[in-house]
Amino acid sequence: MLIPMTVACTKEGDGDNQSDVIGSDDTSSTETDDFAPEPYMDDFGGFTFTVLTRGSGSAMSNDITGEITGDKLSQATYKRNQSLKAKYNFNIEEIKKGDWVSAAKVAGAAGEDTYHMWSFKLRDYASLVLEGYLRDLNKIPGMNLDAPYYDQSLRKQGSFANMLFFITGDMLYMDDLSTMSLCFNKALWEEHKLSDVYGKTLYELVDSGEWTFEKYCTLVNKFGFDIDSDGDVDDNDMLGQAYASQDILEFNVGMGNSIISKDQNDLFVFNDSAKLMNCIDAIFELYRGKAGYYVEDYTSTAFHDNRALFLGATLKAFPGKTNKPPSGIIPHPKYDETQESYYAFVHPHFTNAITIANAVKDTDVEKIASIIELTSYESMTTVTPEITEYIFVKLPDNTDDQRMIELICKNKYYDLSYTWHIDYGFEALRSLITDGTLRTPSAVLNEGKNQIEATNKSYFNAMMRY
Ligand SMILES: [Ca+2]
Ligand SMILES: [Ca+2]
Repeated sequence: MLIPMTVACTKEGDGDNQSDVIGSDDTSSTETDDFAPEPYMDDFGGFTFTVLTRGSGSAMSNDITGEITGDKLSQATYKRNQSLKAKYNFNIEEIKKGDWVSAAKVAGAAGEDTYHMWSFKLRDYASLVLEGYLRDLNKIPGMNLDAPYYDQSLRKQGSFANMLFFITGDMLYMDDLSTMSLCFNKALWEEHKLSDVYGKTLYELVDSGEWTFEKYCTLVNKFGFDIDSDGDVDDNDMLGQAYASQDILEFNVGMGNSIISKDQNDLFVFNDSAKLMNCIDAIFELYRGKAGYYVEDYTSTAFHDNRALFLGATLKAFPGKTNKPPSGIIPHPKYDETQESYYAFVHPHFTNAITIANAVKDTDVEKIASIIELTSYESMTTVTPEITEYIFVKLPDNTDDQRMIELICKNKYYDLSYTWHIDYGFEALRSLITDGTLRTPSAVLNEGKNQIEATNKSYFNAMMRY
């Protein structure tokens, strides 16, 4: 049976190689035939596979068990699990904990295999890996990591010294819903006749490959009006952009940059290219100008009250779904017109991952790996097609937006400094937003540059235990 892989947001890490910084992904298979996993056993005898998740609400956590009365993704998840149970006789159980990392560490330290898989936010894994709580997926028999149901982009970017402790893919959908888009207010666009600026709508600029950061800045800087006349431009005024801290990474990735990349030994390398430094400084110049205002968590009153032109949003939270305000969706801009593709940043705070706890008994490891494989494969035809439906559920009948979403999902990237807690990468930049100083962001990045060797050494030493 051939399964077409043409729906939006389902190609896990199918990136291209047009950038000198963001790496290529070479998954080109469009058929799943060759990847049908051979089950470890025909009958799992009613075995229960347990997944520990953060019980902090559906906004961040991937539904693992699903409900027949839930939304489309929850229903599809439920049906997937029922189908797997009927075929192989195993159960999937989700255990939610408000203090998920502590719960995992307590079980891990006691060597208890209460939770086989720990599915948290990406940023939770660095400390768990460095403290020795997770298994190296590259060493698990029966894991076929080349399969298209694993995210090849995270596979490359989430590994260290050729060890891989967390991955996402079709088994989970939060990575897809956490892909970042740029929303614009259609009413403001019309009212200010912004199609006249470049003789094109935003959709046309994107389609023709002309959607660049320079054009974005020009459009943003047409705003910044102190409408309540208190001398400051803030979320009560008229903004070109309402930005959140992770927008630094959205724009940086959009322009084909990565603060940290990896060398041939899969160790961290600090990228000090002039292009990266220029981009980071340009992003901050815009933030520090009068047309932008910092809003934490993408919750801008200005945007929702028709007073901001641009706002970054996850595909899950795209305001156009409710059409309040009337919003369109486009990718983040390129560096320049010679950049081949648009790139989308995947928000690591909302992305969950597949892992295997170190405390899983050696005799169970292959069984667990097989359950992950079978569930991932089954998800390709049950859950994944529903992701597109879910994103479009309330979307007005707008083929432009649908086409843009497909474009956004084509090249998804993470950020190593954020995922791996390398504090002199994104964290150093983030603190600049709110610390009130006007230090040059590229200089701040350069200050941390010499620490990369020490980080490589300490991460490597910590991982020697594996
Ligand atoms: Ca996924
Ligand atoms: Ca004001």
